[in-house]
Amino acid sequence: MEASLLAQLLNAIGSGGIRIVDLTQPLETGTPIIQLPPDFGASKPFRLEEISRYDSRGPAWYWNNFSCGEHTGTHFDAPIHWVTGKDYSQNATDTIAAERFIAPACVIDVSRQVAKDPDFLLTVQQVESWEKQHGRIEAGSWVLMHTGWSKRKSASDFLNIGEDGAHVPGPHPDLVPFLAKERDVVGWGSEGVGTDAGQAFRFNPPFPCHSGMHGSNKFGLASLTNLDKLPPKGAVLIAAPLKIVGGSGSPCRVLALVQGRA
Ligand code: 23J
Ligand code: MN
Repeated sequence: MEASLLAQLLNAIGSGGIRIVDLTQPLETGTPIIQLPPDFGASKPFRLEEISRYDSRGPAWYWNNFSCGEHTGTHFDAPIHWVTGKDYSQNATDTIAAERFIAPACVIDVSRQVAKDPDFLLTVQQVESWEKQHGRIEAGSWVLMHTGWSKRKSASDFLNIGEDGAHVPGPHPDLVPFLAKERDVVGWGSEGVGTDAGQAFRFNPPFPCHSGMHGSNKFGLASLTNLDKLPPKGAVLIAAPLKIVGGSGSPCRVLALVQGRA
């Protein structure tokens, strides 16, 4: 008898015919967090506080309290995160339909351009030329910008903040409505600390990726890594935030399923 679809999937994962690529950064005290100008509220860094470790506080068990902002490390942005997405009905971490947490990914490699220009912005024209090579971005896909930025290991290199703000690549303001409306993507993912470019506070509109994606009920993924291990098309992402009631996002484990051996 033919194996069930789920048994086929598990067999493929067990035999290496489908690989799991972890797109998640380690979450620790030193995990870089976004720095907004001081007149805005600030997100707290990740913190771990030991409750007990097989000791007088708990002889047989080890556990911790942890705390952090919702938008810490590799994390998910829900539509309710931005004012433009505040009125959608299933726009928060607890109300988004769970089916939307599993979706295919298109990976656009711009690491060569970003190595020369940390303020690189991906344009509609560049995405259209990617589509000529790899096929059209299908509705419901993630678009992941592979910049190589996750190779920047120190917080200062990763955040790359100058006197005039952060210098981190992102989508061009015109690309966001193109992807959200003309391609109907599920969301945008980046290797930077947030989904927008470092200079996006100056753009029109400000933070166009947050504004435009969430304004179209789309998601964001930030601080991704290992995008160099994904094919341009064909990977399937599992990216689910914690079910925080009314949450605007959360750290999450982002896994990619990739067909074929490494
Ligand atoms: C709040 C304000 C601006 C930005 C952000 C959050 C993020 O990048 C985020 O993590 O969502 S740019
Ligand atoms: Mn965020």
